[in-house]
Amino acid sequence: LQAKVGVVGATGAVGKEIVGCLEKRNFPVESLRIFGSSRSAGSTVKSKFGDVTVELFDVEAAKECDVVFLAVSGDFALEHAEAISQGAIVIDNSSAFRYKPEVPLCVPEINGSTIKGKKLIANPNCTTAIGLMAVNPLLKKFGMKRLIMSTYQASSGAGQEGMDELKAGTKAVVNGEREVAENKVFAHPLPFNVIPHIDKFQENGYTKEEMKVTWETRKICGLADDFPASCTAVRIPTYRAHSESIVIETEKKVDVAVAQAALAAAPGVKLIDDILSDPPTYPMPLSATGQYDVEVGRVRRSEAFGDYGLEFFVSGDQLLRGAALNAVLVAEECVNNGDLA
Ligand code: 2RA
Repeated sequence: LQAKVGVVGATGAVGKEIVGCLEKRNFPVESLRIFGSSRSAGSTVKSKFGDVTVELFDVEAAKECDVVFLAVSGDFALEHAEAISQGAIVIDNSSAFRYKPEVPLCVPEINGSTIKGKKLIANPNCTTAIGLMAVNPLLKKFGMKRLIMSTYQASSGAGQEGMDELKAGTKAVVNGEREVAENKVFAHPLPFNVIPHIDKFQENGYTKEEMKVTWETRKICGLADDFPASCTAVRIPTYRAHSESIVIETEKKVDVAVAQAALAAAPGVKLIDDILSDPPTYPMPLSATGQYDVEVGRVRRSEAFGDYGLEFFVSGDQLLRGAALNAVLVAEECVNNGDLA
């Protein structure tokens, strides 16, 4: 099998990584077509599959592909995803369809079976996808009654513009050109700061980013619609890996060694958890950057929930597991389950 692959938005931060993952993972690409806006149409993207001229997006052209990755806005996806899915399998990176019951929301290692026969598949929010890689093996082992997450999210979550604003602002402050960096992408200056605000505030006082963790955890893990999960999402001045402090209350008594073994054995997870080594090892954005696996460590019995709780720390590459890699793994699952044949 060789698939005709389309990518919409391939010149953005996530789109570039999708092409990179297709190349590095040897996805069976017969041909690669890249669709963009009038701004990028006509430019050339160099890839392992040849030099690709960016085409102005057109639904009929996209439908000719076998699989199309959307790395564009939710509004764009709302307008075009269903029409493209009349011809191609669509893997949408936006939040437009994530909460529709008929659309699967997929982390292949957790609920890959939900996408069989589906033409429109939603890719989760980066924060949820990264965190659940660690949560799911523990949920399987000990059950879960409650989840509380606090995040340390990189500038890449706001795309290339977010990374550029962090870099330029940090330089300006370090060079003494400004005392405080300028901000356009983020609500406040990010260099030398942390901002407890990602996406829009909701009526309940949480941000949409925080509610995505609540909603998506329930859907991906197959938990009840009112499963208690909450998050505080914070932007920090790092480049492209999100970190998360996670606390779970469990149904069964925990055993830290058993938890660590379950994490070490889980596909897509790397246990980095040796606080006695010199220097101690644990997950960090610097080491997680560029890695397919999500790092998990600092695994400990919870002082809040006693024998029925675990606390741990996670770092994962926001652009890979949080977006592009997950999307390409979804496509690989479509190959494996015979839908892309
Ligand atoms: C962020 N989760 O980090 C978002 C991106 N999808 O801003």
